[in-house]
Amino acid sequence: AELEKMARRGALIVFEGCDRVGKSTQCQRLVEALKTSGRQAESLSFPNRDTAIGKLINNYLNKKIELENHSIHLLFAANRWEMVPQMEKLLKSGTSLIVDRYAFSGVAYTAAKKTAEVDWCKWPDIGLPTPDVVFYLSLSPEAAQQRSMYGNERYEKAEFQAEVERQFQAMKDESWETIDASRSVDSIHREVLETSLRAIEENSHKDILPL
Ligand code: T5A
Ligand code: NA
Repeated sequence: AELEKMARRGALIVFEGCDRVGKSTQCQRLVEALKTSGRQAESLSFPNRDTAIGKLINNYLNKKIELENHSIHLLFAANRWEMVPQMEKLLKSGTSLIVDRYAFSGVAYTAAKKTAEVDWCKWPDIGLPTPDVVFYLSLSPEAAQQRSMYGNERYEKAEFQAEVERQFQAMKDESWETIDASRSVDSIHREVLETSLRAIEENSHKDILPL
């Protein structure tokens, strides 16, 4: 029984959705709740703007630099790959990872630009650890815009967000949990916590498969 306990891995839990739908808010609430309940949990967000690649991405998002569409796509993917060793180490040690955006954002935002095929967009992320759960926070671009004004970052325009939403819808499968993100923070959190606890339990003895 002791050995079995040691072999338990953490769950990889991902939040996806368009800008301003409440992903960061829910990630934070979930990590806090898991820690309070005595479970090991860490949060991670993509892009990770702290690395050398992340700084380039940050400058691109803030429109300080221009990058060709395929080129920035590969940098977003590289920014995920550079975190994989640390992610695997944490998961294997039994820590669940709560991830704010992942490969699906990478695909949806680039595909929405219409300069690269969806299959091409998916390719650079093939082999990343597959999430145990993907929470897709769904909210109309109009409602998202009303929450707090979009800032000046690239992509923060209702029309582009609507296309990103279409790309996410085309990609999602039965493994995704679609969440009506127009509800209160607390109500969403309760649903997310329940599903996450189940995922942590159900996946703790399974292998982590590659995307
Ligand atoms: N991107 C990202 C790519 O193009 N390719 C990639 O591979 C990746 C990973 C930055 C951009 O990069 C693009 C996508 C993005 O355009 P980011 O750093 O995740 O990505 O963006 P942020 O600006 O940090 O986050 P978002 O704009 O996506 O917002 P969130 O995290 O969805 O929303 P959150 O939690 O910050 O909430 C927004 C506001 O709403 C309120 C909050 O208090 C806040 O004011 N709120 C609610 N209000 C009412 N009801 C609720 N249920 C609420 N939940 C939150
Ligand atoms: Na965010």
